[in-house]
Amino acid sequence: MAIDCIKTMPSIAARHHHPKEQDQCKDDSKSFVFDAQVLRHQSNIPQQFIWPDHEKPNTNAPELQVPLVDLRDFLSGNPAAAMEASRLVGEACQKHGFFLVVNHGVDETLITHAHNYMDSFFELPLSEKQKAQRKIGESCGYASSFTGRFSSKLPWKETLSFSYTAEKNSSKHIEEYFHNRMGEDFAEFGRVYQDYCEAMNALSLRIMELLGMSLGVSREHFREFFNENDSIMRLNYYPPCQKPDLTLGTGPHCDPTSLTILHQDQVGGLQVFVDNEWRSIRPSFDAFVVNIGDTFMANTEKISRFLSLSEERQDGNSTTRVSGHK
Ligand SMILES: O=C(O)CCC(=O)C(=O)O
Repeated sequence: MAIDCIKTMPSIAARHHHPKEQDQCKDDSKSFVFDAQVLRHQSNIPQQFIWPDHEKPNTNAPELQVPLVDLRDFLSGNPAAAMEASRLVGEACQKHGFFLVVNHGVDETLITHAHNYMDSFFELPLSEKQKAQRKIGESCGYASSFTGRFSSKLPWKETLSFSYTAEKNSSKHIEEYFHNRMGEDFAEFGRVYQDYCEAMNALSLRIMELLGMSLGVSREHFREFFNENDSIMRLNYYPPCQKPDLTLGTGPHCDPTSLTILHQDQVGGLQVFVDNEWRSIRPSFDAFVVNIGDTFMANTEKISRFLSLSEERQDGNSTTRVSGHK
């Protein structure tokens, strides 16, 4: 499981774009529904989920050495620590765009609650989850794989996405969304994710300071630019699969946004394409995986030296895996 927080440009809604998957767009498979409660027990994997051999990732991918950026002293205002953290961030962005942050100031209990509420949502019967069904063309709501949109190379996953806005007077935005879509029982769910997104927003603005410093523009430069940003929060749920060597949780893709902050559970599977090979990123409960996205690269010419690379998720075993990002 992972919790994914994707930061977009201010006032521009994020669209998570999976180029390879879009290429296969067809609307003739609408009748097939990915019901995780059924498919998790099925050893006969439907053809739509079987990936061609040459696109299957290496299950023994070597680990990617991602810098571990300890934010504790930077967050307490130590200027030398800020310089060191920005140096590490800059180095990571020049190599592959991925780094880990620890001592990030996000409350551990809040992260645990976010994971627990995510589990409780995905364990609901399909008909309940479908109350928040994401419609074609929308970026928010519940999606069970991409059935109905694509007919091959489907991901073995369910997602729940919702928007967060840092604008003033929006402090109940997420709570209201869940109240409207899922009913009163989801009030606490909405409050937990409102808090979680606010914590991710605060963290992302601090990371923007480090990115500004590492590029030699002022510390406030990106912080101010992204101050009233819109983001998408995405909960990714990878149900157990009886033939994990045939399927992929998430196919290869780039993040078309500015910044992604990801929290993974303890089941590995995240891989990044670096120097012509897939490399894994080991999960750690204490850390967020941060990567810069394409629009960040496009903001100024100076940033174009930063690269964002294809990422890929693979379910390497038959354990449920969840992730979330904003
Ligand atoms: O779940 C993960 O670990 C990564 C998911 C991801 O890359 C995405 O949702 O864009």
